[in-house]
Amino acid sequence: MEQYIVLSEEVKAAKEQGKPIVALESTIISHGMPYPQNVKTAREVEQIIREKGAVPATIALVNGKIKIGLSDEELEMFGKSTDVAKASRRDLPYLLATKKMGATTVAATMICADLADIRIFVTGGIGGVHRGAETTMDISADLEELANTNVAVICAGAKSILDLGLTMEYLETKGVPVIGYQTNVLPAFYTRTSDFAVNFQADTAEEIAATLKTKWELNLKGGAVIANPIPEEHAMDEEEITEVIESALQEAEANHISGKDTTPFLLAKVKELTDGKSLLSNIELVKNNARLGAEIALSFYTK
Ligand code: PSU
Ligand code: MN
Repeated sequence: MEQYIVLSEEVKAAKEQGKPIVALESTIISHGMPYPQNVKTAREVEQIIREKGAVPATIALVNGKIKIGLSDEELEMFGKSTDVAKASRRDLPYLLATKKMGATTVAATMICADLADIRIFVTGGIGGVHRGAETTMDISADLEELANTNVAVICAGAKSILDLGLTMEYLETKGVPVIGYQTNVLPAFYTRTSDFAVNFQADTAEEIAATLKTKWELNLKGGAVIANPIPEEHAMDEEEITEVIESALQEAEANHISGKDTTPFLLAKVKELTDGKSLLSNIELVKNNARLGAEIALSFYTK
């Protein structure tokens, strides 16, 4: 297994010194945001984590290896290239064996972080149960990974391109705790609230780190969702974003978009229909998650 994993110098040093490490995904770079904002954001997010005293590890597949920590050139390549595969659990073996470039989703990043013994992972939003999944069966592999792999995912909730109610039910069945940071309501990515409650409210990073420790000390396998609402000043108008998401969903249906293309298609449409306003919100919420994730990692690894 070790032959597939390459740690960056920074991550290697962090491991040797017992410094807290925060995993970051690469699908958000290659398929979630346009160039050059994607690369700029990825670098800023890494910097926020460093300033908090933790070490960032952006994860991706390069030339048959799982890279834990990317160089500046690699970040640029993942942001710019149109030839990067979106890599979820099922894609890992093929992409590694054929030495293709792969940008890891939440599910794949959790797997790779787990292999590198990294427990805290920051991203924007998780995949979930899509609207209409009762006929399409479109349920993100992210949820099954949360059920099975011991990595906590700090996110801004899930977008209402998904069915948030069914997503919560799925996570409940699989025993995945959904913890709201300073909120008892599930945030909906662009907005701070939704119609759904989280399972628990935690008001400090310490409380979250302690909950994660307890979960894994009890050998309760699987991850946790830490839902951190977008800062008020960067949140979008709820009516506006709801309308935009409705049109994006209709376009996806009219264009017969399915499988792994669905989420990137919807993300790009939402950005286009909001004149890029949603991109600004997206960038800010990821940075906000990086701050919280680093705090959780500090508490998790030092106590
Ligand atoms: N949601 C977002 N931004 C993203 C994604 C989801 O708001 O970039 C990406 C993540 O990498 C997530 C993936 O793991 O999409 C889910 O894809 P799918 O629904 O195909 O499993
Ligand atoms: Mn899907």
